[in-house]
Amino acid sequence: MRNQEIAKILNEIARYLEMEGVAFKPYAYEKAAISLSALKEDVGDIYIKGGTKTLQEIPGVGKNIAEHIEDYLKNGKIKVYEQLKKKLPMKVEELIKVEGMGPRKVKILYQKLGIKNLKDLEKAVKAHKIAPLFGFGEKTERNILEGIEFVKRNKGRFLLEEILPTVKDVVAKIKNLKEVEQISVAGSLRRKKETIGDADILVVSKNAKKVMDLFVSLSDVEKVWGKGGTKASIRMRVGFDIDLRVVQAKSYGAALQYFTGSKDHNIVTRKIAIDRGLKLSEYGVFRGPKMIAGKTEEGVYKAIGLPFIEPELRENEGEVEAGLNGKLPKLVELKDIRGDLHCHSSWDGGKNSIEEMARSAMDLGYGYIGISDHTKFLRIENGLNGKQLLDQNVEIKKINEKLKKQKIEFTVLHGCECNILNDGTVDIKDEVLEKLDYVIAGVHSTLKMGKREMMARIEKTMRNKNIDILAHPTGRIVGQRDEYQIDFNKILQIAKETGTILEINSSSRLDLRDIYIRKAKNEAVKMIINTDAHQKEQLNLMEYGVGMARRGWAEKEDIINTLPINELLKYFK
Ligand code: DGT
Ligand code: CA
Ligand code: CA
Repeated sequence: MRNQEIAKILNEIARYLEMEGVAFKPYAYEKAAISLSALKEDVGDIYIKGGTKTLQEIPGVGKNIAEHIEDYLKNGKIKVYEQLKKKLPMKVEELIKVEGMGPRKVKILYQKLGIKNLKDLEKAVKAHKIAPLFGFGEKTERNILEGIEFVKRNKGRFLLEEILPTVKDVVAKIKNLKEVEQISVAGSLRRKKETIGDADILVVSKNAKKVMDLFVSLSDVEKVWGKGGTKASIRMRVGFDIDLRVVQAKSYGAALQYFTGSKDHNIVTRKIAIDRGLKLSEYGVFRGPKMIAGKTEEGVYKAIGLPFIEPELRENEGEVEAGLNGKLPKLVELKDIRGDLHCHSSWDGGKNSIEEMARSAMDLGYGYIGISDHTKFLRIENGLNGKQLLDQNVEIKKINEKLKKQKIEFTVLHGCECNILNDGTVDIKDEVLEKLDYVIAGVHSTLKMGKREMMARIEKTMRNKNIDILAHPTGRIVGQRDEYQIDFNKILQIAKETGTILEINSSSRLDLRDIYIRKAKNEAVKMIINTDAHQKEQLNLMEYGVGMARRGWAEKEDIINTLPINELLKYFK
């Protein structure tokens, strides 16, 4: 499937256009990229059906972008992109990953200092060549250095969200072979880690050669690192690697257990086997020469005296002890989710109308959706003011009446995502907030405050009787930005006192992260898993938030949007 490759290029074009100072257009490219990544069908197949005309039926794809896609499908290249690359030959994606480095800065640094990549940037920062430039200064230079160090720590790893769709597609294609008896992803991908080094796929088949041949000849393979009888390794064109192994049916469970990892979890399980006079390997569980388990993962765990341990828990963070003591959690599942309360509509520049968002939520089987557009302080996001929020409230009431008339059991809730200002007040008046079903508040500015000041700021907001949910509570963005200076234990304590719900944001923030989710659960602080969707396709990001929640040992009762609406509403102040 070429969707991801094309999405990646469209995103890069957007960055280049931003550098060129083109207004609006970059946004269009970004939106098309989001649509493409969320698409279940291969763009190639869509194109075959009716050329650029059918491509234009993809949300966010206009004539122009449809032609670029056609260009790629026909020639493996997008001409505009090649031209832009020639004109500005730097690694834009790499450079803008550095916090504080927007496309405009990238361009200036290229023009003034010839900086083309991360290495050049680091050299220039260390030689203090950046601070003297107009519009930069000492502080920016220091921030850039911090940003570089953060990016370097994540180098060579991919966001789960970036690669999962491609891997799912590869799995689907291999599964089509009639020779394939079983197939599963393994490794960090199966454990839903936020970043992935490489993807691992495990297959049971009596005809390994056939599987290998198909695997290395998939259309989106860039390079084959190696191909043996039962193991092959490839580089996908989007940039990440996949390892595939073919195993025998009798060892499938043991191999799955081994290749799911984590390494640390495996070390402990192997030791437990040894303590019981057994040997656990990727081939099975053995007592002396006799194989006593291996076909299924459950069987493998059972043979060494453990219940099945969910992949997301396998990090050697106490899951084995919990298993031995019968204390494993019953993890929340995607199907438990009944609604999404952090969603943006066209009112704040999102891609879809309130009704379109609601329809998509219905298609997901939800009972409710909450519209929470940005508020006025965020001017770049077309934040709404009090008056607009009240107008929106009227519209949402109308939509609900319409649904009622149509006898559809679905509710649109009205919220907003207001901004926590530096002094801890928010940018919308209480009289307006009181009219909404619920209120989300988040920090979107002055992220680099000292800890004491930042905590006072957040505490004041959490104590505001109109604020129900703290959005992306720590401010981190995976692979891009660390959390702000906070004292998470204190946040938990205040949440407990005030009943403030902490968000698990499913976008690339993945915030709260697993360790904090687990802490919140232990303190009985309630959480909500939201997508922060700015267009309807992004409602599907829920899967990633749920993955993070599961890694944090969260159960259904820890997450309030697993509740039917009447019970959910009780949690709002
Ligand atoms: P990644 O790819 O860095 O995101 O993380 P993983 O966990 O997918 O690691 P990977 O791909 O190197 O290996 C997949 C699994 O195979 C890993 O989770 C556990 C198992 N494994 C690999 N190497 C070793 C090893 O040296 N010892 C043990 N016990 N297990 C290993
Ligand atoms: Ca891996
Ligand atoms: Ca691997």
